[in-house]
Amino acid sequence: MRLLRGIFSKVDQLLTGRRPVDDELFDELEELLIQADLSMTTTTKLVDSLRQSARKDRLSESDQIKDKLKELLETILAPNGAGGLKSPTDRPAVYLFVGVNGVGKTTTIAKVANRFKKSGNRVLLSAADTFRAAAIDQIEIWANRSGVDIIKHQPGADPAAVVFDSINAAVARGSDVVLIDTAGRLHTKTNLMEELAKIGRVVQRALGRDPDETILVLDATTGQNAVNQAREFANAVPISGIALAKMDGTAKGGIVVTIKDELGLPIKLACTGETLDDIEDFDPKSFVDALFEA
Ligand SMILES: Nc1nc2c(ncn2[C@@H]2O[C@H](COP(=O)(O)OP(=O)(O)OP(=O)(O)O)[C@@H](O)[C@H]2O)c(=O)[nH]1
Ligand SMILES: [Mg+2]
Repeated sequence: MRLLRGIFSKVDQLLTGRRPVDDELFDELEELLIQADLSMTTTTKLVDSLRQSARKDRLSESDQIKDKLKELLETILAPNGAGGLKSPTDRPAVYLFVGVNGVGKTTTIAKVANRFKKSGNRVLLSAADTFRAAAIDQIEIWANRSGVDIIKHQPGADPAAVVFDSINAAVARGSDVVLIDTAGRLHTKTNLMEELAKIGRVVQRALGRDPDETILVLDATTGQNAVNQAREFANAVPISGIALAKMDGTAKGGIVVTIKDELGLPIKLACTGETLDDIEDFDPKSFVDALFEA
C-alpha cells in the first residue's frame, strides 16, 4: 500500500530489538500511539491488551510486543471481510456518497466511476449536489474525462429529484452502476441530514430497495474530527462503509484504527492523491505493514 509510510516508524523503532518489556516501554508506546492519532480509548484498549499478553504468554522482548501489536491492529481492522465496494449484483447498483464539504466526495466518485468503467460496467453519475453551481460542472468534467453518463439538473434544483431521474434513466439505459454525489454543506446541518435521509427514501422508491452502499467519505488529515463526523452521519443515514480520502501525506493515519474500533464501520476504500488512479481497496494487512515501514 503506497500510503502512510512511517506513521508508526517511531513505534517500530521503540519495539524493534530485544528491549525488556516493562512499564516504561508500555508508557512510551502509549504516548507514541496517541501521537499517531489513535484515540485515548483505542490506545488504552490496545496497551492493556498488550500488557495482558505479556503476562500471559511471558513476552519478555519488545520484538514480541511488536508482533502482538500488529496482530491486534489487524484484528481491529479486519472483521468486516474484504475491502472495496460490494460488486454490482442487482442492476443498476446504486452507491450513495455522503460527507462534509471538501473531504473528497466528488473526486472519490470520479475514481470509483473510472474503476467500474474499466472493469466493463456502464456507469451513470448523479449530480445531486445542486447547492453549489460549481459542483455540477466539476462532476461533469470528471464524467467527460472517464466517458461515463451523467444526469444533472439546474443549480438549486431539488437533489432528490435529480436522484429520482438518475435511477429512472439508469433503468431505461441499462446502466450497471449509479454513483450519487451529494452536497457537503447546506444552510444548516439539520437541512443536510434531512436531505440525505430524503435521498435515501427516493432511492428506495425508485429502485425498490435501499442503496447498495452508502459510503461516508472522510478526510484522513482531519484526525479525531473525522470520528465526530462519522458519528453524526451515522445517526442520520445507515452508513455501510468508509472511504478515506487524502491518505497521502498525512501523519494522522492512526485515525483509521479508531474509526473501525469505536464505530465499527468498515473502511472500504483508501484514496492517496488527486488523479483517477489514486484509489485502492482497503486491505488491513498491507495497511498495518505500511504503518510500520520506515
Ligand atoms: N491529496 C489529495 N487530495 C485529494 C484527495 N481527494 C480529493 N482531494 C482534493 O480535495 C479537494 C476537495 O475534493 P472534492 O472531491 O471536491 O471534495 P467534496 O467532498 O466533493 O467537496 P464539496 O463538493 O465541496 O462538498 C480537491 O482539491 C481534491 O483534488 C486525495 O485522496 N488526496
Ligand atoms: Mg463535491
